[in-house]
Amino acid sequence: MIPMTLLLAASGWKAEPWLDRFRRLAPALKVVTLADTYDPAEIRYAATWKPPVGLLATLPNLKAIINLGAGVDALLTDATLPDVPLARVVDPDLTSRMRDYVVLHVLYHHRRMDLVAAAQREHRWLSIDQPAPGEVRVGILGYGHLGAAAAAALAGLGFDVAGWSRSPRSEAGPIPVFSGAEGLSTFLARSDILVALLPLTPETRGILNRDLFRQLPRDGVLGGAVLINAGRGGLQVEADILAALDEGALLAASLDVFDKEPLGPESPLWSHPRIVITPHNAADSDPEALAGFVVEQVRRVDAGLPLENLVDRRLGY
Ligand code: NDP
Ligand code: OXD
Repeated sequence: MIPMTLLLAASGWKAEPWLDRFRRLAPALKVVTLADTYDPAEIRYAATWKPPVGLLATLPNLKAIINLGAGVDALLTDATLPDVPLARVVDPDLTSRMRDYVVLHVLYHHRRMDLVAAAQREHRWLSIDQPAPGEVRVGILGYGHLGAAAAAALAGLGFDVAGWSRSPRSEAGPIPVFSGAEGLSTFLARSDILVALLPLTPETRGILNRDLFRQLPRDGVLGGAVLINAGRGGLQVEADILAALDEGALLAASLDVFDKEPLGPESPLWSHPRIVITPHNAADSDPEALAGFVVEQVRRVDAGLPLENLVDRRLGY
C-alpha cells in the first residue's frame, strides 16, 4: 500500500522543529522534506512556505495544500499550482504576535521614541508633549483576523481606532469599519497612524503610494501621519515612502516587509532617521503552535471534510 505522506516544503525555515512537533502530535503520519528521497505519488498533503515554483505540480495525488503562513501571495504566483483545496493558517499564536508588533510600533510612534532615543545619544533631556491615546486616530488597513485583533488591543489602550476592509460589515461593532474604494478617503483622512495588514493581491499591490499618503492628515496631534506596514512589501512603493517623508505627507514609518527580501544593504530605507526597519518578523510561524493546524487538516481530508481557512483563489487571499 502507498503511504499517505505529508511533504513539508518550507523554504528558508528549519525543518527539524516542525518534524519534531509532527512526530509528537501524529506519530503515525509519514512526513518528508525536500531533502529526503520520496515517491511523488505518495504525497497526499503539502505543508508549504514559499515552495519552489513548479514543485507541487509534480505531485499527482496531492489532495490539499496547507500554507504555513497567513499570506498566500507567494504561493499564488506559481502558475502551475494544482487545483486542490488550499488552506492558510489562522491561529491565536500568530494573531497575538502580530497584535503585539502593531501595539509596539503604534506606542513607539505615539511616544516619539525616535526623538527620545536620538536625544539620549546626545545626553540631552528632551521633554515632548504626550497626547492622550484617545487623541490619536489609528487606521487599520485590512480588517481581517490580524487587523481586527490589533484594532481591539489598540482600542483597549484608548486609541481612536477604525478599520478598512474590502466588503462592508453587516453589523456595526464598537470599532467603525470603512470599506471599498468609496470608504477609503474618509478612512485615510482620520488615520494619524496607518497600519497596513492587507494581503498582497492584484487589487492591493502598490496601494501604499504617494496618492494615498497625500490623503493622510497632517494636522493630527503627532504633527504628521505615520505608516506601519506589516502586511507585504508589494503593498508599498518604497520610493513614494521616501518622497512622502521628504515632503511631509509622512512623519515616520515602521516597515517589516519589503518588495525584495532580505532588504539589500544599499537600500536608503535603512538609514532614514524616521524609518524603523524590522526583518519580516512581525509574526513568525511557530511550529509548536501551528503544526497542530496542519495535522487537523490532514485528519479532515482523510475524513472527507473541507479544510479550514480556505483561500479564495479568485480574490487572492
Ligand atoms: P485576512 O484574510 O483575515 O484579512 C485580510 C483583510 O484585508 C480583510 O479585512 C479583507 O477584507 C481585506 N482586504 C483584502 N483585499 C482588500 C481590498 N482589495 N480592499 C480592501 N480590503 C481588502 O488576513 P490576515 O489578517 O490573516 O492576514 C493579513 C496579511 O498579513 C497576510 O495576507 C500577510 O500578507 C500579512 N502577514 C504578515 C506577517 C508578517 O510577519 N509581517 C505575518 C502574518 C501575516 P474582507 O474582510 O472584506 O475580506
Ligand atoms: C505570513 C508571514 O504571511 O509570516 O504568515 O508573512
